[in-house]
Amino acid sequence: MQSVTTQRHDDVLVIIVNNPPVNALSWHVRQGLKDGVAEALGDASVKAVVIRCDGSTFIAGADITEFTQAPKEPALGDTLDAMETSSKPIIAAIHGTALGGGLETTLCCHYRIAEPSAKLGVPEVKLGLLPGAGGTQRLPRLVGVEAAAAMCAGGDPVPAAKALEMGLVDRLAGEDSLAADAIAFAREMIAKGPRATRDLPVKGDASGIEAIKAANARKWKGFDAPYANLACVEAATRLPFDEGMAFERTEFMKLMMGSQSAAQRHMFFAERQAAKIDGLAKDIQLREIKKVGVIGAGTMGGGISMNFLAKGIPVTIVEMVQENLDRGVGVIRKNYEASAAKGRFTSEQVEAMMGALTPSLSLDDLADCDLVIEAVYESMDVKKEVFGKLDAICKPGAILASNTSYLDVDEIAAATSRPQDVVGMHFFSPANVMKLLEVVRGAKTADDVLSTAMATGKRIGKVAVVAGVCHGFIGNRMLSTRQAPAMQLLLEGATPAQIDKVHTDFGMPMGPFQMSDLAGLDIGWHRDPSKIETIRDALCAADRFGQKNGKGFYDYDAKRVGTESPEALAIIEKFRATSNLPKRDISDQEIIERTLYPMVNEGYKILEEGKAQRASDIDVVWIYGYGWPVYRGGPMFWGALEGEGKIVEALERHGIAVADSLKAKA
Ligand code: T1G
Repeated sequence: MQSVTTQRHDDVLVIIVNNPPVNALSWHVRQGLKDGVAEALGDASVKAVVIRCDGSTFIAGADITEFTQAPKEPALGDTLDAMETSSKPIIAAIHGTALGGGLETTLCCHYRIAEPSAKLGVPEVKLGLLPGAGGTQRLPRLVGVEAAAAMCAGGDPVPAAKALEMGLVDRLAGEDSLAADAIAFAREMIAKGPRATRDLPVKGDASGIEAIKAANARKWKGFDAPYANLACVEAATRLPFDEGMAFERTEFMKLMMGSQSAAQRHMFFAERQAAKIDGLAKDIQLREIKKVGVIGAGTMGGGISMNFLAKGIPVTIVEMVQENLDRGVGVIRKNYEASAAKGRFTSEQVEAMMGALTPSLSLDDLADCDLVIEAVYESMDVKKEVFGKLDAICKPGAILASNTSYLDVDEIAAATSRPQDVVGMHFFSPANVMKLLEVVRGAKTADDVLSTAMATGKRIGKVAVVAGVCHGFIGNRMLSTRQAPAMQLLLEGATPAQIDKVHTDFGMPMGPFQMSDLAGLDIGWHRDPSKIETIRDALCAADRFGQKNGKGFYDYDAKRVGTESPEALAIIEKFRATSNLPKRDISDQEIIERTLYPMVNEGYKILEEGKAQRASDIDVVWIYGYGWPVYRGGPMFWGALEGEGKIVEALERHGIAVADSLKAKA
């Protein structure tokens, strides 16, 4: 199939790209564009050119799959130079999303016309890259330095109307008449002739760039690409175009050859791969989810409900006690109103979402729900009782899901007469914010139930990953292999702050002890202050429950900012002394080896047991469920980068049993 064709419309030649699914700039597209321009220049009767795309979108970027292959001619720069230096005006006709190399292609056209629904952006920074085909040098010449810096370093697209305001596009087309409007616009530009973006002066100066860095310092901590993008935009303000292009090329290659971009490109595909269920037909018939029931109006039940309400899906939320129900509904309203105050929703939208929420004190009100998600107390007995009742109440074909974090979904399913309709849907707290959804496949979960749960996750904006039934599924199971050694390291002389710092320096949002304080040290505590068998018991016995009461491993101020606690350290030291373990200095490397390597090891075991479909799914779980730094690509990607041999040697040195499949790779 020809990925680029041309059509003659009197004096205008239209070059049409058709390279599904997103018209990526694969080598044959680059060749086709170059040939199209040559055809136009070689025909005196052609006065102007339009470049447009078939399919759902204008060119959405370079073909990322080509990055790991030997480069193929023509280079994108050659194709774009042929366009920009054309003696006849070339117009880009934009629909869908003109992204990355796609947007850079439009910048090497002389004028741009876009459908009102189109979006334009340079998301390369999200791949650990920068626009490597002149985007950082041409954008400042069209939209100005400040806007160019925000687009390149932030990576978010702008809607066509804003692009028009910014000078990124010159004209808006009708929603359904882009092809014709583009030809007419091209004719208009014949008299004006080509306007090469490279010849335009840079608008504005670099004075605002430092402020952008300061405003994003926290978000960009550990990332290379945002700063490289800003350096290139800044270079445009002081270098002639060709030197700016050389600067951009150098910076682009540094990123392309670095581990961060490899990791972020890995995650781009990993996230999309996670949506696929091996062995299932792609076109499996899904169950229709028009009405959802949520049991439990606590933190999780409320957060889960918010995901559906925000997508216009009505929710019946059930509690056992009016007071708890009222509190839960109140928290949902408060959260929405807080978002509205930040401009995320209008007050009408808040009312509409609240209007779609039906509070209830009776499970019977779930009878007509298509999907019911249970988010009650994490006790197998309680869950089995609830599912037994749901089995009697819910209509045939309703999907019955548990939000359990650890428990055996098969055992829950066995409490019903319809185990094929039971699945785990494990949301991560706060459920209305965290993107990860572990969809736990029971032994008897029907294929269409599994597929519907995955599709529902995507529909409410989650990144869904299939997990098998085991204690803690994928994420929490690996988390637990980190917590035990972290506690042991305290007994050997490390401090919570030292261990947490190793993790936050690594790029995690928080370390093991900061996480414990956030969750609450008293979760699962036996509540007997005289029974002190662990450091956690000792802290709870001293009423140190974590952030919730201002003191745990750390002391917290009113804003919940933690500082090292002399009292907690004394309690830990007192307990440590009973362990008869010599106190020693512990290196940061040892902390990495004993808290992060075991997670990689557990990931291998999870794969051996078939509890995850693929290693990249495990990476997705950790990035979207726990904030693992995306520039490290997830635990399994990072483990491979560390080197399986190095990990096996360290685990064995620390007396940790190594997964067979990991040992085999060493
Ligand atoms: N290259 C190769 N494959 C791509 C691709 C790309 N740029 N973009 C998407 N795909 C695949 C994707 O893997 C999936 O495959 C299918 O297309 C549908 O994607 C020189 C260096 C355009 C908004 O970063 O943001 O240009 O799973 O599920 O939800 O300066 O795809 O079906 O086999 O995401 O409708 C810069 C990346 C590249 C844009 C559409 N461009 N893509 O979303 O579909 S670097 C990007 C997207 C670059 C230049 C630099 C989205 C989308 P499969 P999808 P979607």
